[in-house]
Amino acid sequence: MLLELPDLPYAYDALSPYMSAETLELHHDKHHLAYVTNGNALIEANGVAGNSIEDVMVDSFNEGAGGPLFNNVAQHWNHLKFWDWMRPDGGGSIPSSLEKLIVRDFGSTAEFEAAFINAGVTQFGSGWCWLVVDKSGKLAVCNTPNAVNPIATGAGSPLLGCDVWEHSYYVDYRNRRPEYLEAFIKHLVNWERVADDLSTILK
Ligand code: MN3
Repeated sequence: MLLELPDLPYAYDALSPYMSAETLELHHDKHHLAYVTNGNALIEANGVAGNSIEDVMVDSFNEGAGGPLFNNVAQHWNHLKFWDWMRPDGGGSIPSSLEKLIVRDFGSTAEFEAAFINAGVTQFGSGWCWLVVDKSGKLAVCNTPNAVNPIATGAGSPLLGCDVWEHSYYVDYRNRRPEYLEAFIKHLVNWERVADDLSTILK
């Protein structure tokens, strides 16, 4: 199937001051749109328009990570999820179904937050940090370079991801990536969405 750029699920200024309208306009209208435009040209050139986005992503990763088809299709998938993983007045308390598993697998919500932020801070250069359900059913944190995601690598099912490419935070935080990650966890995450995805994955 071909890629489509959805509207953001909130107004451009709805995540301010933690993520500004200027950042969202650039990030959604320019960066995400470019992945869609370039991705569609590559999907057609490679004759894979009949396949699902996930199949194109995994197949092109296995044929050689870092190729342009993989990069554009995976970044489209990553950003679709990223917009939905945030909401105005996000952060705050975590639904108990999810909190229980966070405490089971990380010790406490504070230890989970520290591990997630550390995964983002220690991703050298561009990439993403993730909370995943791994193959054994445990929650785990990891990071990936550039467009790579846990579906492509087989590390697990992503529950939450944060974009640590500079285009995601440089307007608002300059070089202060840890501050951006802390604001993401404390004020932007749509925990109800994450908990819903968890219950779907564990079914
Ligand atoms: Mn991005």
